[in-house]
Amino acid sequence: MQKTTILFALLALLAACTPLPPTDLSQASLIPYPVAVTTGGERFALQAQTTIYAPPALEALGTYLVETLTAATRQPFALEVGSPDPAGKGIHLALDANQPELGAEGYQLTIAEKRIDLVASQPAGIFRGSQTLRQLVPLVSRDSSNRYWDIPTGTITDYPHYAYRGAMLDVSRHFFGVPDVKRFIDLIAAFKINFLHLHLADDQGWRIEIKSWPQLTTIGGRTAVGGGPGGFYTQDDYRELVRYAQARFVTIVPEIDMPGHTNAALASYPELNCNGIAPPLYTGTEVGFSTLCTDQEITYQFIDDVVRELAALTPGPYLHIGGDESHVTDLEDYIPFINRVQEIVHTHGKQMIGWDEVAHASLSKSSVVQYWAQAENALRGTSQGAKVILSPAHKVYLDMQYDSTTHLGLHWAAYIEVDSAYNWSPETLVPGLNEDDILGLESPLWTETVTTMADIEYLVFPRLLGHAELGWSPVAVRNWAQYRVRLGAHAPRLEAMGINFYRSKRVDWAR
Ligand code: TNX
Repeated sequence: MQKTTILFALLALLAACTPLPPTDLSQASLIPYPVAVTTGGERFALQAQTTIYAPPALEALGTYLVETLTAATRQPFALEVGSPDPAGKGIHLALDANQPELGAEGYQLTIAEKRIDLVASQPAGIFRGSQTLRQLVPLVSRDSSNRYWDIPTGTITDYPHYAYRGAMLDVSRHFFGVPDVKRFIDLIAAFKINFLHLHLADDQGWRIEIKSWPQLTTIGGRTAVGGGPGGFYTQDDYRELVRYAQARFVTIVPEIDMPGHTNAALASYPELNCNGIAPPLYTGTEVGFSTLCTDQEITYQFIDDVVRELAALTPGPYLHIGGDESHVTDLEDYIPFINRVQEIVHTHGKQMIGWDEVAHASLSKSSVVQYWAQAENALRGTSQGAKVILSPAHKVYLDMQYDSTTHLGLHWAAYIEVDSAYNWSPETLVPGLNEDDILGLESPLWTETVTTMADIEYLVFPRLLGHAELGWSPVAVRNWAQYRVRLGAHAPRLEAMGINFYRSKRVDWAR
């Protein structure tokens, strides 16, 4: 035997005898951390021969899982649709109507040595559970052999704390096209975010085609902060975004901000202005200087048309009507305006969401107040029976700088480091708000200073992971000291996803 052959034989023997790394499912760096995890102590070896089984109702989700696992391992997995051998090997997806306690989005993941079962009562739960499974697949195979990816055995039972876990993208101040928004949807869905709020109109740009008022986009969509070319979604583009989001169990909430933040609309149609004169397009970053003409009938005809067309594009329950910072609308005009717009939203079969100022109006119980600045407005809303989405600017505004040295973003509400974004309790933030009053959390990204996808990613990641955990995980499993370790371990995963994230010094990032 040649020396090199002996050397290889010895190395192979050594590799076979080296104990595999310990495997403890409860130590997995999952974000958001699940409700309950038990450890089996063994391994499921994912490999090219592993088959994924799905009933016909879950075929699309089976395909999604195959694509996800293939992207993670570069192995071509097979999907079998139908009723597989109930005792067979492989990864089995199933719906079980007898597990109502899992709710609309919960799932159970049972990982044994030869078989993985992902069970949910609804398809959304299978999607959420697939994200957990994706995070359990190691980035490198056992012994770098490219043959086995070991997943620790055990069980995970999981469901969300809050029904609404959102992210907002401001596509008005700077416009982001369909491919960027699709990537944004993929990235947020990976952490079990289930609502994408699109801020579609503001002073600087109107971004959604409205067929009955075409100048909103041909004029109002022409520019952006800084004077760049702007842009807008055609209704077909928008339908494509809605479809893409739906396939990832993300509901899009469209926002048309009014009566303030409306310069782009006012510039597009002179008749929307009280003086009948269209102002020029605006490319600065001031707020609070524009208003629709609240005592003119044409204003409500305009809003009815916009809401009708938007509602027809929106399968989700909510339409967001803005309502913030209407500094040049008198409160005595603002209140009847919001009341009337709420009626219009109802006429078109939707529930209204508004920034917290809308709580000055007479809210119906189906309406939702998005708390960003004034806690008393949140309470004003709940005292009328409305629910609240928590978006406290000093904790979840993704356009706030991390610290004074990070270059993107603003700091009017706070500098928000990664620990500050995580280390607070939605349950106790606003004294007087009950758990039942809180629909959930949303993290807005305003884009005055944000012009590229790389900028978006830098401000969103990793803070959104912390918000995702605050929205999904039960209070008992949330803990900064442990979260910090899980987040650090996520660095190679975020890199593998090509995410340009902020490497906070408060986290020990894995290499
Ligand atoms: C306040 S938050 C605004 C936005 C700005 C943001 C910048 C809110 C409801 N209004 O118009 O873009 O601050 O951080």
